[in-house]
Formats: sequence, structure tokens, C-alpha cells
Amino acid sequence: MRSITVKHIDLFSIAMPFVEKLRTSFGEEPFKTAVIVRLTTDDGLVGWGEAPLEIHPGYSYETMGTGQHVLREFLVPALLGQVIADPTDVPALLGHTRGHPLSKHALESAVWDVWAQANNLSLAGAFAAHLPDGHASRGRAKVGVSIGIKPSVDETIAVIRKRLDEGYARIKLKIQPGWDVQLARGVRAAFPEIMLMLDANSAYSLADAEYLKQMDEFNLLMLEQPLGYTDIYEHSKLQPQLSTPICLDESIHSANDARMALSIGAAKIINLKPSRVSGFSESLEIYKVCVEHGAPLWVGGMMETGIGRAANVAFASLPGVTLPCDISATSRYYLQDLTEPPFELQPDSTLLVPDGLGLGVAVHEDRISRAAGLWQSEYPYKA
Ligand code: OSB
Ligand code: MG
Repeated sequence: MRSITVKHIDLFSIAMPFVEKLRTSFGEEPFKTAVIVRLTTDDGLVGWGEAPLEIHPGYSYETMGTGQHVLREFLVPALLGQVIADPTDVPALLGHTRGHPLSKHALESAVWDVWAQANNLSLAGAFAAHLPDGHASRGRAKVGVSIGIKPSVDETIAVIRKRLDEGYARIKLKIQPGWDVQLARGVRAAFPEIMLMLDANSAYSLADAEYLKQMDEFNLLMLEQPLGYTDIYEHSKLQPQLSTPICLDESIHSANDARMALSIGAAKIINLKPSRVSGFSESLEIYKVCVEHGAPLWVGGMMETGIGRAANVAFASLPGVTLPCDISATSRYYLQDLTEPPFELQPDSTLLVPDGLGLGVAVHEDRISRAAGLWQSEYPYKA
């Protein structure tokens, strides 16, 4: 395998209008925002990565502000000039900075992209090369769609109907106290058979266990992250009281977290967001833990642009990713994406892994410039 040498790294802070915003139990972001990484090697290869940072520290403590600071001051300098034999060497190079997984992920992704290109591999092929035999990409990823908190159950039902008509075979609804049992009851009455799941984004506490037991009526695929965003222990007290499988999102940052959660029965399912766990190296370790435990695994999303999404689709095409992922077609997110061609939903509710080396999508730098312009006009104090 050929190593790569990091010559240059550019950062672009961007903002893009959403086609449909996503209201969660902790609020709603006005725009899609991110820091995009462009990494150039000494032999002229270019790789891309996305830190799906938000404006407000709601889902993650990282924000556009802290991400720009930590990338510029600490993480980028740690990679410049490095000769990297394998992308799984990146976490150690960034290890002097604690935390900040979304920011680290963007750099590691850009390294995966150039390393795959240097070794004549697609990104999916590069991931499979780091797994035991039998884990080759399936060429496509099973996907669903995530729907935010709406003003009424009827409006939610209308959006679900539209998404089902588009071909999505799994629906995820965001919930919060006061927007939960009644919502699930209304939606189940309208759609008795659909694959349905709920995501609480940490809005409940263990004292709500009796209340949450009502969710068992609705034949849910899973209930995602009901309790504290750092908690694993209390989820292990809740899961035995429910027949609905619990899935952990926010609480899982490493393979150790996943192993603990599955071992103590805190969750039966893992949502793997490559950005939340600091990159694809740790993602591969979590993948192996889930395979060992026979635990269902799916890839979550952060409303990524085509840059982050192409990488997530590649990972989600691995056979150990067994449930539909939160990765939707381009049209769900943006009128115009940063990459071409758009991701289009296939009739079997999948997205195809792009052909080609590395990410396999064409990045349109003029669109990055335009999105950087929107960021600067909306948030000039954080240019
Ligand atoms: O909890 O899964 C979540 C987006 C931002 C923050 C948290 C979450 C999400 C999503 C997005 O659900 C799903 C997608 O990218 O399509
Ligand atoms: Mg979630």
C-alpha cells in the first residue's frame, strides 16, 4: 500500500439553505453549516472531508466556532507535512487534542479519500481492506428518512405520505415530551405496517420509564437515545422495562462505549455516526464490536453535504451495517449540493455507492465558494 504526504490543508466554513429543516427536542438549525476540508498531497492528489458542525451546541458540544478554532490552531498543524502510511494512523497524530470528534473526522476523511485514490481504491474498497474477508461493499446502502417535529400530527402524516411515495422504506420521527405517544398513535393508525422508529435526542429521564413503556404498543423498529446524552448506565435500567429495542446515538463515542452499552444491556442497536466517533478508524472498530455481538448497526446522519454523505454511503454499504441508515437522497436536503451527481433514491430504498476512486463524486469548488459566502454574510463575526 502507498503512503501519502500531507502538503496543504484548506478549510472552508459554509452555510446552505435546507429544503426541509429538522426540528429536534433541542431545537432547529436555521441553515446547514459545516467546515469543509480540502487536503492536498505532495503528488497533487486532492481529498475532501466534512465536519458537520452546527451553530448551536445542541447535539454536540462542538460548534462552527469551536470547530474552526480547534481545526486551525491544533488539528491542521498536527497533520501538515506528515507521511501517512495508513488512514488508521491519523487518530494517534491528532491524539494530543482531546475530544472534538467532528473536527477530527473531517481531517481523517480527507486522508481516507486521498489514501484510497493513491491506492486505486474506492472509499468503500479502502474500508473493506481494513476488515476481515467477507466484508466487501454491497455497492449500495439501505436508507430511510428522518422527519422533524411538526406543528401537528396531521402535518406529520402528510410529510410521511410524501416520503413513502418517494420510496423511503423506513421513517424516523423526532419526539420530545408532549410530542410522543399521541404522535406515535396517530401515525400508526394512518400507517399500520410501515417501518417506524422514534428519536428522542436525550429528552427523557429514567423517571419517565413507566410513561415510555407505552411505546411498546406501536411496534417500533427502535427508540433512539431516550435518556441522557452521556448516559449508558441508566439506559441499562430502562431497556429491560421495554420490549422496544433501544438504540444509542449521542452516548456512543468509541468502540469501548459500544462494547459497554451492548454488554450491560443498555441498548440492542447502535447508531454509528462516523463524525460523532471521530472518524472512520474508530467507526471500523465499532463495526467489529457490533459484528462480534451480533448487534444490529446502522449509519446515522448529520444532514451532510455530498462530501460527507458520499463517505457515509460507502461505509453504510458494508455488510455489517444491517438496518436502514439516516442517509437520504440529495433532494431531501438541498436544491443544489456541493457535489455531482446527486444521490437518488433507488426503488429498493437504497442509495448507490459512487463508482470511482476515493469518494467518487465531483466536488464543485464554485459551489463551496458560494456557500462560504452565505456563511460569511450570515455570521460575519465568525468569518
Ligand atoms: O439525532 O440523528 C440525530 C441531525 C442532526 C443532529 C442529530 C440527528 C440528526 C438527524 C439527521 O437525525 C438525519 C440525516 O442526516 O438525514
Ligand atoms: Mg439521533
